[in-house]
Amino acid sequence: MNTGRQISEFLGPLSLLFIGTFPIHLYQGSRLSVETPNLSVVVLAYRSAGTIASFVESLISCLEVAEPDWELVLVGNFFPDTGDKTPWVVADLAKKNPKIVAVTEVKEGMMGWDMQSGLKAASGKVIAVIDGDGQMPAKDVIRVYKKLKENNLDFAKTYRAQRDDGAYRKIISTVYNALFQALFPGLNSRDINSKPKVMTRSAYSKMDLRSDGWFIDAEIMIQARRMRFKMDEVETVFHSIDSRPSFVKPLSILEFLANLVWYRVLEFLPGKKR
Ligand SMILES: Nc1nc2c(ncn2[C@@H]2O[C@H](COP(=O)(O)OP(=O)(O)OP(=O)(O)O)[C@@H](O)[C@H]2O)c(=O)[nH]1
Ligand SMILES: [Mg+2]
Repeated sequence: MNTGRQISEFLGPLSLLFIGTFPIHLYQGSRLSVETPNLSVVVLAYRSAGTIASFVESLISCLEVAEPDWELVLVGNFFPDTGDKTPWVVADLAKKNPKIVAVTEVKEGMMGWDMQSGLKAASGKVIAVIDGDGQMPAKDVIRVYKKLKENNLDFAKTYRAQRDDGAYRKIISTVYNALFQALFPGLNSRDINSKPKVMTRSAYSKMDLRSDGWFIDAEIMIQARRMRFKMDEVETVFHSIDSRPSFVKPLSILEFLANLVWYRVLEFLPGKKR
């Protein structure tokens, strides 16, 4: 339930027995408390060495006001030999703050794989996940968290009422969401891919996430729909990104469409559901 690091600190040399069960090397941080934090925030920090520290700072200022019992899980997974300094930057942030955990593993997948590795490392009663590239306001974590708590929800998220990342992305997103609604009707969600997404631990533990790539957001929503989670959304603004070119390539759209159809078929096959 808690991180491998905590287990190794607690058990000392005996922790060697657990190697293979818990990936101890993944977690760098010194969260010594054995108590479960109220809120874990998983921050996707892929290739964000130059910007992640300031994002973390603004996130912490919001958290300190609204939910001082927080934990941050910074996901700085990396591809070797790319010169990506993110793992060192997030490990350093974790070293300086006992409430921060760094996940710095060699990547075996893309965004979904990173998200899963962060969710597994989170120990909180409620778990939030947000992109760490600054396109989503850090304060949204608190707005969505409050919505979840006040309305006793299983799951809450934002929807992007305004997008500043260009007409092309806006059109793709509109078509994609319409298609999603047609294939998976009845879900109270306008914007499948928006984050932060916030869920109770009990909701998270009922999910079985497999997607390694962009489709993970849709996979979460498909499973939330299947399990009839009590959910709601709050509106937000999505900013453009200036520090790097977009990572999203035209091929990703085809991947999304193929996955949507495949997952629709899976919903009809008992026992084959993902
Ligand atoms: N592109 C990409 N993002 C990843 C990967 N692993 C984790 N991420 C995280 O996923 C989050 C969302 O990816 P983005 O590429 O920003 O997606 P987006 O905001 O929809 O699109 P762009 O900003 O246009 O690239 C980022 O904050 C990354 O930290 C990966 O392998 N590729
Ligand atoms: Mg982005």
